[in-house]
Amino acid sequence: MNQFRTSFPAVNRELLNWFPGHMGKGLKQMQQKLKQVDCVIEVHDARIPLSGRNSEFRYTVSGVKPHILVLNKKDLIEKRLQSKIVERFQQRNDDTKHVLFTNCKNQSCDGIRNVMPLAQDLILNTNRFNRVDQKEFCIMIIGVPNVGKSSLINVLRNRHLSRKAASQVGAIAGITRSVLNKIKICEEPLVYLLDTPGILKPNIADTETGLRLALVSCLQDHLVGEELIADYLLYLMNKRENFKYVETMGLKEPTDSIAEVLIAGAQHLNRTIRVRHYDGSIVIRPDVILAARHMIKSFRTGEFGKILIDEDKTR
Ligand SMILES: Nc1nc2c(ncn2[C@@H]2O[C@H](COP(=O)(O)OP(=O)(O)O)[C@@H](O)[C@H]2O)c(=O)[nH]1
Ligand SMILES: [Mg+2]
Repeated sequence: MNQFRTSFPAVNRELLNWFPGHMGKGLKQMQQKLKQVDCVIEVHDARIPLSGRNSEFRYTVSGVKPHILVLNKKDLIEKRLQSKIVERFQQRNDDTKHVLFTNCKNQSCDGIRNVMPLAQDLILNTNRFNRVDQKEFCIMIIGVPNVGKSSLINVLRNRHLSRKAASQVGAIAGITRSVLNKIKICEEPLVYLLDTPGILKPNIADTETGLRLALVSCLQDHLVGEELIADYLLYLMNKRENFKYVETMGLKEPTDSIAEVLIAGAQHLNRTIRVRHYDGSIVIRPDVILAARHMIKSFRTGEFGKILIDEDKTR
């Protein structure tokens, strides 16, 4: 039997810290809007419920407002694990008290159906301070990039108002950059949602947090490096004895060597690149980046199964 790594080596923080100018600016704009906000819905990826949430939100935006944590993309984890995750939050006894699981690709998802009633309930049961006389509700949607903030707004909007999608959805992290969009999602009662740009912590806590964020595409693949992300995925899968990558990457048996996986994968996909040597001659090499992308994509589309990346943290 193969010997697999029991820990993943630390990588250079520069690869994992991603806090471009628009994130700092976005955070400022969010703080300026806070006076008009009655409730904050924080969206996060259900595959990493305990990793990578931006803890600074608590101090800067969500602190005194009613707060709901929406764990989106629940279609990518097993349903039976949802209760374990909720239990974990209860044990931690932090300020995450209201947790909902959603799938924005499914209009009739029960989690989606519960978002607005829960938000209204929380708002009506809290002191609205300066907003007591306001008839309308304003809910700010926050979170790290690419967790489905805009998708959530769109499904909520489609449930209540039937018009075309109002918030841009993108597969690449950092798509919603512009000023906070205020979107009407319901007439009776009048409810507005504020879409915001995804904002990460300026300093990612540790290597594994960064790589978990990268794996679910909250960071940009090319900035972290596709080979590194694929290596972390390999490490995780081996550790959990999930060897579905063996067939996808054209291997004969499991291995802990990412080089072996990617070379086999490139050959399996029949993809090579031509590289020019210093002496001018051309050599043909396996396209390992393409193989890494293929492996990462297979994980993200669920081909390797429903993987709760934070499973180790829910135990
Ligand atoms: N599988 C799955 N994908 C989703 C879900 N919600 C959003 N996505 C995808 O996640 C990506 C990011 O969505 P987006 O709404 O732009 O995220 P934002 O950056 O947080 O606003 C898009 O490719 C969406 O199609 C979900 O519930 N399940
Ligand atoms: Mg968005």
